[in-house]
Amino acid sequence: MKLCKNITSRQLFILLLLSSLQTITTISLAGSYSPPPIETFEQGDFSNFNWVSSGDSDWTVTSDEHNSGTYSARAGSVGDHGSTALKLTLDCISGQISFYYKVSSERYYDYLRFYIDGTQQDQWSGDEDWTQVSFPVRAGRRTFEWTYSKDGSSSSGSDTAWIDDIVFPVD
Ligand SMILES: [Ca+2]
Ligand SMILES: [Ca+2]
Repeated sequence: MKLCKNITSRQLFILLLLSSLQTITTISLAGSYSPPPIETFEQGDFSNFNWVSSGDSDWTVTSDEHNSGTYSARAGSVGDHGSTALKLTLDCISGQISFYYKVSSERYYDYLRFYIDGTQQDQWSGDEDWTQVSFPVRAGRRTFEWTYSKDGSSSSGSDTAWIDDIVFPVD
């Protein structure tokens, strides 16, 4: 106990104080709540996440429609037999992905489709105003993909689809 002898009461007080502060910091960090990442497209571009657009034309961020704020993402303009995709890969926790979509297309022929790891989760066509949907997600690296695909003839409505307010199951 030679060490202890050399610690004055003042030094002991400081040690106890530092120890208390550390405990308080640890508790407050453990108790802090971080909201799940959400894509609102309110930057006015795709810079918030590592989005990749592919297919016959690129998706764009647009102010012509929105669920929240001013902006949403809109499918690229494609012709008959055309398709345009928007993809994002993220390391996920087990949970749900939710988002809003709006579609204005030839019903039963030109579709907005949503995929997780290449497996179609659902599809929408015709005229639907902003609607929220959610799908279960398993933990791990997942690729989320939205496509707008047209059949061989005809177009209806705005002939496109929009997405907004995507909540990802990410820590
Ligand atoms: Ca928005
Ligand atoms: Ca069509």
